[in-house]
Amino acid sequence: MSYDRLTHPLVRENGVLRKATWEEALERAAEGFRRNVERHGPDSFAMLSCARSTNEMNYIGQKFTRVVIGTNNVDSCNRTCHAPSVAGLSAAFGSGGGTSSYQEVEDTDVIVMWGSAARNAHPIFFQHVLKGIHKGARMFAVDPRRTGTAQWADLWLGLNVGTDIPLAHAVAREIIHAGLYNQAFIERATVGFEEFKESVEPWTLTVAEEVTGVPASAIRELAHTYARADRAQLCWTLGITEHHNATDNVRALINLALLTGHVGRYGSGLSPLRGQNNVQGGGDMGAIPNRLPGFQDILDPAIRQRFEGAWGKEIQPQYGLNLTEMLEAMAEGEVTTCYLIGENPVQSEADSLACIKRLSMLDHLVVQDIFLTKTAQMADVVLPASAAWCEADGTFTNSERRVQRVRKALDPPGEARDDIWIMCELARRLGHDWHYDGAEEVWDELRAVSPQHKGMSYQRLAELQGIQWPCPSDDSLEPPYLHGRLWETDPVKRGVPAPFAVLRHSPPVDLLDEEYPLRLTTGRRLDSYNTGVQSSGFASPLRRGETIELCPEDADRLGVVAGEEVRISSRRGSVTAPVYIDPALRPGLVFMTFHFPDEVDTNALTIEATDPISGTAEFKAAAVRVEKLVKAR
Ligand SMILES: Nc1nc2c(c(=O)[nH]1)N[C@H]1C(S)=C(S)[C@@H](COP(=O)(O)OP(=O)(O)OC[C@H]3O[C@@H](n4cnc5c(=O)[nH]c(N)nc54)[C@H](O)[C@@H]3O)O[C@H]1N2
Ligand SMILES: Nc1nc2c(c(=O)[nH]1)N[C@H]1C(S)=C(S)[C@@H](COP(=O)(O)OP(=O)(O)OC[C@H]3O[C@@H](n4cnc5c(=O)[nH]c(N)nc54)[C@H](O)[C@@H]3O)O[C@H]1N2
Ligand SMILES: [Mo]
Repeated sequence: MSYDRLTHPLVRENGVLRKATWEEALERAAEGFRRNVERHGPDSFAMLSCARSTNEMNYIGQKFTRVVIGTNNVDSCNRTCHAPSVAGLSAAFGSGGGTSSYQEVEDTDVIVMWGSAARNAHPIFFQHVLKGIHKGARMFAVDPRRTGTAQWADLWLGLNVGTDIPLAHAVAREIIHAGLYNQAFIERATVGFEEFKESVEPWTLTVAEEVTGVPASAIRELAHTYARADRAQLCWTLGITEHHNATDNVRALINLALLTGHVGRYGSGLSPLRGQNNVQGGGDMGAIPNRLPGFQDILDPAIRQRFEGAWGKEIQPQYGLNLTEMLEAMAEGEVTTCYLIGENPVQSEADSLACIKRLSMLDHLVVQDIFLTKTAQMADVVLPASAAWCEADGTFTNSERRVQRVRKALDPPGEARDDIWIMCELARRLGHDWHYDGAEEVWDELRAVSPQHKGMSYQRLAELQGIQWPCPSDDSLEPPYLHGRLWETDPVKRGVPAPFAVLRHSPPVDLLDEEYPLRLTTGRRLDSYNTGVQSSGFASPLRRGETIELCPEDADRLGVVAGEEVRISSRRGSVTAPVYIDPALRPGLVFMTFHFPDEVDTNALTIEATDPISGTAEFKAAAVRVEKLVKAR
């Protein structure tokens, strides 16, 4: 199916959504928030802020949550993808951003793509990877599937799902035993090496081959090539982060960079490739429950005080709920109202049936989107927004921390209005007379409270075609990579050393057994986008709907052929879809996207087991069985 753009506000009456004026819809939306906050306090409110919209929208979204409502319960889809990267990088280096710039993969010697289908999901970044390969870099791909990315690699390490820590540990042990670690860097810039060394000792190449399924020779080659390289880039995405132990996975990769000194120098670094176009910016703007704008910790009293001065409102001295916790709190009746901007959790959350049940328990749900999504169809009030990428002014921040201007080129359709205009109208109805004369005024307010954005005026952003943070002053041009301080000889300039992490292997939560013997992993295709809301409106011969991808051996064993409709079931749900045979898969592995949930709801199958540190769900590992629908005669 395809969606039409929302052109009018909608309100629910007698159980159905009907057209309304802006006045009526805004009044209804504001009244519901007021009612719930009065009855149950500010923490009964939760906001999901849109990672597809601008930095300015996200700044206003979190300010609405903290100032108008008075809670820190604000989050976004960062929770479903790279919250573990932010948590892991922050724990190691004190900052959650990717360390390198895109240009650096062109100027490096080794590129490791770990759990990343960049050829499909990050095609612009992948162009830089291809240029790097063309200039002579060696590329490794670590992925259970021999993806389009892996097909460009010098070596593909096809590991079993959820065995990244054993693989990384074996790489580390091999580097240590071969004497290829960077002793000077370790002594100067890190702590915890001895404990780490001891912890990886059991992971010999033989043991790791047994657990990961990757031949010992391939593990050895990755270890030696990465460690011997002058410069090396380690890039990862959801193959690492959508697991119940995702932050540990991220730390396992960071350990490799600390061991070899491949961080803090031009051409050597750690790059989590972020998901939605502005998910990096959304987090930087404070649309997360634990950080104020500029990634400043809410628990720091001096920081809170600065914001309280700027905003004239006390900020709660505690972290708010993240997306996962918000959904749990809905089930407990603790969160009773939700303002959901540009997210479609009904189809994107793991265990979607559980998510629908929780959202339906809300007293008051307001959805602000550009389409009438399945989530919007559950709302009490639907507010039609402009599409930020072409109908609004502002800025986006990409995975290399580069802030760039976006400019309004089109008017939104019908009565749809800018996200910021809508939020200010709601704020006004809730007693805060907010008025911004355009996106630049919002941006300048942000620059006054976020030191790392201070030197990024719109004028400078236009002149320089984007600037990477940190950018603390009007004349600063920082190096394109982070953590150069780790290489300083002066201990004061070097600052806090980066800790190695001691980690333990923990296999996927959803165990394989006789009833559910196959491992389902889910992900993306080049031609579709997430829950399909924005990409289902076109047909192309290249594009097929949802399929259940199996390797030829498994298809034979199950007696199914390409195109045959089969049933796939997990411990949570069951759906049917046609078989697609893909030799890029290994026996025992099944792959599906989540791009066509109106026809096939893949997330009815996935498990809501989450990483305790980041709250990210294990989208990448469910136990399933695949059955023929009609028995052969
Ligand atoms: N065309 C397109 N582009 C997109 C999107 C889209 O929907 N369509 N979505 C955007 C978003 S929101 C995001 S977050 C990014 C995601 O970008 P990616 O993370 O690159 O995309 P995925 O396909 O979800 O997963 C990456 C790979 O992880 C592998 N994998 C699965 N399990 C494991 C494991 O246990 N270990 C390892 N090492 N690998 C594993 C999968 O086989 C898959 O190839 O893409 C963004 N770009
Ligand atoms: N099985 C499985 N499930 C997954 C994943 C997986 O790998 N496997 N990946 C997870 C990941 S990484 C992500 S990021 C999530 C994505 O989950 P969601 O963010 O819930 O899904 P999207 O389809 O990207 O929805 C984006 C919404 O934003 C709206 N929108 C676009 N532009 C604007 C704008 O300017 N303003 C407003 N107000 N709205 C706008 C769109 O219409 C759409 O409804 O899915 C997660 N779910
Ligand atoms: Mo994502």
